[in-house]
Amino acid sequence: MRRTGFTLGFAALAIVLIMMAGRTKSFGATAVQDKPATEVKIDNFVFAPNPVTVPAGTTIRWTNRDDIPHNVVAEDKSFKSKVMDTDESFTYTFSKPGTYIYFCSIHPRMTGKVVVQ
Ligand SMILES: [Cu+2]
Repeated sequence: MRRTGFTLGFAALAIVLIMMAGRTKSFGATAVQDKPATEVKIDNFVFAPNPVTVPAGTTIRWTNRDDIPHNVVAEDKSFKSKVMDTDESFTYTFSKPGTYIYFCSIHPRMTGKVVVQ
């Protein structure tokens, strides 16, 4: 009797775990449907690649690979990141075609260009 109760409890737990696994899987599938971000890395005071040409609707992800902080600020102020420490990222989605000049406000000689088509 006690053994049956234990088995039922275990079966119930297994079902719950399977349901949770299924839910996690569907979250994963949703993430995969999103268009992957175009990566721009910041390394040795340089944005690379630069310039970047992308179709409208593209998300760009800047990641700071330097060991000093940087940020990303649009010249037209359409986007502005916080100061990123090493390995931190900032993403921005470009919905309108145009040419976007950006720079690092901490080191203004660091500039980059995104061309959205
Ligand atoms: Cu900088």
